[in-house]
Amino acid sequence: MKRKLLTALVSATMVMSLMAGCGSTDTNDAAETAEPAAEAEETTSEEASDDSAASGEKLVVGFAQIGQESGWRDAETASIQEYAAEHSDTVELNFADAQQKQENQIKAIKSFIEQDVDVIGLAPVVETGWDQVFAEAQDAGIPIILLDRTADVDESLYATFIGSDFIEEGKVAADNMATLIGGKGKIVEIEGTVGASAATDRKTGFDEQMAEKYPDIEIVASQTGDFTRAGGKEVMESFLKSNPDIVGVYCHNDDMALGAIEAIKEAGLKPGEDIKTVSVDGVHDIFEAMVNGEANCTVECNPLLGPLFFETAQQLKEGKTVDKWVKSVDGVFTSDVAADVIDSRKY
Ligand code: GZL
Repeated sequence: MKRKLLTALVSATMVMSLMAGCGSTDTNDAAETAEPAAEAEETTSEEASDDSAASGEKLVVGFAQIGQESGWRDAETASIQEYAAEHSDTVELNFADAQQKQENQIKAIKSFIEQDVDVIGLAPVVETGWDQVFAEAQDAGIPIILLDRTADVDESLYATFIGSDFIEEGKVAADNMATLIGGKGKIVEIEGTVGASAATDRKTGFDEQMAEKYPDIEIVASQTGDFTRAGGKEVMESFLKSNPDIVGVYCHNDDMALGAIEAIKEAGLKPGEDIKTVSVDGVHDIFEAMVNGEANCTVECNPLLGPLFFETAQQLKEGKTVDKWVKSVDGVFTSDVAADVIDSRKY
């Protein structure tokens, strides 16, 4: 708030001194010219952005990123940083990489509050533990945008969530797994980071769809691989030892599926044939695996959220309200189309 107050005082002083320079000494005139300019027409974020450039007042954003746990996360980070670099005349990005630790994200948010940024962005590594620091941001008058994962807090503590419907992703994954294995057989599930909304909800969607529609499919084991390739491989190795007769594996992201595929091959089995794979994200490497016949299906989850994030931040800076959930539109891709689309993929 300090930065914004100072800016307002400087601007008002500049206006008054300019008017004083024009020979007007009447305090009323000076006071009148210090009033805000006539209400501008509704502007688009570009025009607003140009206005902020013209006024020299940039949109200052602090973003607390989770880390670098997956190809999807790297694609999201690139989308955010590239947008800021391409719009450096109107946008200033303070970026923090939390190395997948919530305490580092909380520290980053506190420092953004100290810096008095206009908007705080956060991909919450887990859903809980945010109430206090979100309240501090609210007290400082700084809106929070949740990006790609939700937080378990009162809706009043954040401005909007920009991201996918993870429960729907889980349901779509279940339907595709059922198709791949003919509606019956034993499968395993490799979960994302414990406590992360993307993991919790992808599990809910998948498991509930299986229970409701596919009684002849049994999930014989489910364990977290923490959204990493190494984690997916390690968990799949243990699953294969204790469940030699499984016919499918559902992974909450593609990186864990790519790790599981390595484990399946090292066990002398054929991924994509002996054991069908369904995962979520739509990263380039899973399309390569599908082209090679080693993976079967990926449910897309768009990470290229940089432009939408900054446009939403600009709207919040202008005092506009935004929808509480700005939902990503995602597709689903199976191995039969992988070769046709892989070259057009943007991440
Ligand atoms: C989804 C995002 C998840 C991705 C993973 O919005 O939070 O986190 O699916 C990433 O790849 O680690």
